[in-house]
Amino acid sequence: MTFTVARRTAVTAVTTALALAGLVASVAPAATATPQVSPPRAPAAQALAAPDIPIANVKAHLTQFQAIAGANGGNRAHGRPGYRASIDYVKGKLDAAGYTTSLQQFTTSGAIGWNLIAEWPGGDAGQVLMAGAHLDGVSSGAGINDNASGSSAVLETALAVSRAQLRPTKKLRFAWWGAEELGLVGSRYYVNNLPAAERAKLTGYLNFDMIGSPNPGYFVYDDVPALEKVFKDYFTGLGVATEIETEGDGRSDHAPFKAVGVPVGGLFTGASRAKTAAQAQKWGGTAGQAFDRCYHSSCDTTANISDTALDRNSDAVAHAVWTLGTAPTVPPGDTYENAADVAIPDGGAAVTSSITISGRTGNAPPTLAVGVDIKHTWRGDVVIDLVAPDGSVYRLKNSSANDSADNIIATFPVDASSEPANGEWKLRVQDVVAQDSGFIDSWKLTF
Ligand code: DTR
Ligand code: ZN
Ligand code: ZN
Ligand code: CA
Repeated sequence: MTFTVARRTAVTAVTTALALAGLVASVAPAATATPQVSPPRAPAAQALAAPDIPIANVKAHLTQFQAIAGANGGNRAHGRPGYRASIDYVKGKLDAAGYTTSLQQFTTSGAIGWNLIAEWPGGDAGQVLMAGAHLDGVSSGAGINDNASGSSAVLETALAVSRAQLRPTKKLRFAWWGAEELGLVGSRYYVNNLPAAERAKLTGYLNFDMIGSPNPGYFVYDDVPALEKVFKDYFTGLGVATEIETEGDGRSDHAPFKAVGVPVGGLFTGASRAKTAAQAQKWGGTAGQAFDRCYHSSCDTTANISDTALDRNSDAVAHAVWTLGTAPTVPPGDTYENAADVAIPDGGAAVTSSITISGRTGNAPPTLAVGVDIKHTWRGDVVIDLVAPDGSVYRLKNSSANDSADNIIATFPVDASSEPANGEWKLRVQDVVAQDSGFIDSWKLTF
């Protein structure tokens, strides 16, 4: 015996008696069905497809950054007026598009710097998708491939979100970092000042630093397979081969996020490393020459851009934001439990225990997990069914004469996708052979 009389509460006895009388449904709402996690959110049926990002718009931003550098001593470096002018340009576009923007100020190398953060209204504030790029350049030039390219692609993606009046499932947050060129200062400052509870809401950070290199490669960060896949799938659809980014892993603003456990991903078209013959074979361009011969130099101008690479990567940014930002976010794992004991009469009638689900949308999942905890001294006697709200029966376990082991503590996956989630679900248990018996200790449904 693995149970005692004391475990059989009065509630159990009443439930059992009613069950035997076929009246259990009338008291079902009294069952201790308890959602153990926050209630579900309304899902999107599936992720939405991103629009094409107009390359002309992205290039128009590059032209503006070039002009900003030209009007401010030739650069957009931290601590210089060209950086602040760059911030003002991006912020102005976002404010006009309906974003909630904020500047985060920090000081490094004796000068004030800023991160620009922009949030799109709507989406689940508890599940944040971030995309970002560093907005500063080195002091030797306008910093167009490094990194007006990433800054402009993220900006144009944010503006496309606004044009579409996108209703994402996740909260979309875009960031333009200061002082990356001084050692990831701005992004590190942001991460270090993000409370742990806020960090925990980040479902991903996507980084775009140098995505229009004039002799381009197509590199995808491989830090997190699920994020890597979103980008790789996009390039596969274009018929463009990709490689894993290896030119200095951790050399950009994703590193501080990765260091605290945020899933990171991103794109890169190469810096000072030379393109190999094999890479020139698959991507075109010039073997033996740097991906970006103007890296960190005065010739990093609007002439230092592959339009094809910038176009493909800008579309890939949007693809990732749409795919990840509009994916259904019904949290897997909402669990409802009934822990009231129900005696199973020996060689007797079936008994049931109910869980009433409310407040969900749509049908149950194709892998509804039915967790069963039945204490019994000869489990082969026991037949178990799941009964859906409309009465459909799913056999979980048959009797088997020779299975003399104790207890059934198991999780049975059920394809319940044809059943509306809401309503009264029942676990129906029958002991079909006299001698040993037991009781339902608890059971649960995980949606
Ligand atoms: N952090 C960049 C250049 C850079 C070098 N390796 C990588 C790898 C991935 C992204 C960027 C980079 C710069 O701003 O100079
Ligand atoms: Zn740089
Ligand atoms: Zn950079
Ligand atoms: Ca029995």
